[in-house]
Amino acid sequence: MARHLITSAIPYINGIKHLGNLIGSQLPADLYARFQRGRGNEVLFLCATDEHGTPAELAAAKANKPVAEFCAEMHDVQADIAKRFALSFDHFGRSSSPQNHALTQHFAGKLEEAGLISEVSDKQVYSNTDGRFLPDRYIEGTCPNCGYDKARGDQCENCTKQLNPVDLIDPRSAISGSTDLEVRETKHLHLRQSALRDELDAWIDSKSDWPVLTTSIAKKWLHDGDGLRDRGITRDLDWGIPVRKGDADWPGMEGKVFYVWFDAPIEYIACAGEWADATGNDWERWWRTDKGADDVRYTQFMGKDNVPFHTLSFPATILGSGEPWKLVDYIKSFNFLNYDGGQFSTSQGRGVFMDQALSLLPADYWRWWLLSHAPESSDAEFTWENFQQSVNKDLADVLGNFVSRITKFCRSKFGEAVPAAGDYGEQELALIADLTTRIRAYEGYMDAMEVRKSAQELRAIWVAGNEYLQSAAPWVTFKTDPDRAAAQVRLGLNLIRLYAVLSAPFIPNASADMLAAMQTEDTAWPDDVAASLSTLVGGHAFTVPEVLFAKITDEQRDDWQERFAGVRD
Ligand code: B3M
Ligand code: ZN
Repeated sequence: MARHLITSAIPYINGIKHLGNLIGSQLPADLYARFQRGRGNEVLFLCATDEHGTPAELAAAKANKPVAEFCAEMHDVQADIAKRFALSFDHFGRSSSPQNHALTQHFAGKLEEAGLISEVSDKQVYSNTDGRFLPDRYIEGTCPNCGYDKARGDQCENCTKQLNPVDLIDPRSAISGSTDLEVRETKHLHLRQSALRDELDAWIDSKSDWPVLTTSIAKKWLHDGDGLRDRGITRDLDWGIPVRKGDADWPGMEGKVFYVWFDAPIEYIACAGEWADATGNDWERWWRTDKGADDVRYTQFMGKDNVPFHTLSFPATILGSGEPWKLVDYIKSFNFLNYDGGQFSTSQGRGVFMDQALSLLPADYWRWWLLSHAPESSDAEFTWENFQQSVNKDLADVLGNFVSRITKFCRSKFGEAVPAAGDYGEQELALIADLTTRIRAYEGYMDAMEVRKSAQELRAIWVAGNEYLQSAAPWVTFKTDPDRAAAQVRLGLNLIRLYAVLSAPFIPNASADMLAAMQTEDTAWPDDVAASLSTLVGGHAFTVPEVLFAKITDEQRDDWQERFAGVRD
């Protein structure tokens, strides 16, 4: 049994995520986690809210709430929505947890012992109008690298380059819009990433199997000249993890906190600690290579804008600590999903957000569309028409229709139990051979995290069942050879169970409904397809399920398109 540690990028606490965020990390991570569990492997799947830094402070200020209270509330909101989207985290933690405080301070102490921290008198932007320093997202301006005019102080969203607030051209305060800014000196800690350049370079070079999207971004910034420059890991903010070295004070750093991108990835580890504390499990066997984690395969999921932090900054923290922590084995990254001719935008409230999506349709409809259109090789676009088509065709016409036809036909001719008569013949064996090839291909794509190809293969597996049913035509056979019809129907009912097992990573709720209708809890993976299609034997009772997927009407589609054309208030 293989062991898989799986993490999704941890979403900022600043609001409910939109569908673009969902498909960029949490949803494909869930797909992979469910698949690995389905195959009988041991999985620890972790996610959390990213609660520090300027995104949290700005959002709390906007909501007129103390930041700690805002974070606690939003964590619960995000946890609830994640559950309703059937995201199967083993733990959904908080980067503000005591475990993360301790671990972040621990790492800082180790890095300092290793001589990888320098204390520098840093230049920071100070706003005279706001009477405060403006780190990171408190400041906006034009990107010196690509010219994008809404770049933030810590990173340009457009070209993914990591920035310092003082780099921005025409900077302005994100709080007041003021341009009455000056550069002031303040003391900060820098992580000497440059000292780790060769080690990081060799490590990334060794990852020849990584997606090009991941390695190209990593290499771009690694060899950019200043891409791996030493970076400030502390900030002049009130909210965050106080700067300490392990348990000890850090003289001169009083009142400062760690930079959010320093503590956020450490939460991947701390989250395992939170999970262990809550459940009595051992987290070190997932994270410490000296304590059993050497046979763990660790996969991270994220949007492309997060890649530099996961290929350079976080590995620098891990390697620099000199301790035997698990390094990531595979980074699956995604391009962006656009919305109906523009970008999804949290700040502008543009697009469909997770809570809104669930108020229209159940999670599986969204999961299927998003995963089957995942922005893997390029950016992708959500349109209502495409969504309608894909739900109506793939889910309603292909899968839903198959389940409904076979169960209803069986009920009318044989009653609500699997018919026992007849044997599988040539046609059935041909289908089994075809399905075997397809299922092996599906496993290959899923193992490789080729999300779109997996969806296509799964759909082809559903289609094969439909085509079989169409040509076997038990409703015709029944008239002349009822035993033959019985065998055909028995195969069809077994296919429903097989589809439930294979489709669970994509559409877990429909899958559960299919298993419930087949009155079975047998979710064994079809290593042997022929055997798998003989699981439900003659006499096994079933029920005809409710309509699995309702079609989206043209009126609904037009109504939703119009409703979501504007911005969320
Ligand atoms: N919260 C950015 C994001 O949500 C950031 C990811 C942190 S992963 C350690 O896109
Ligand atoms: Zn840029």
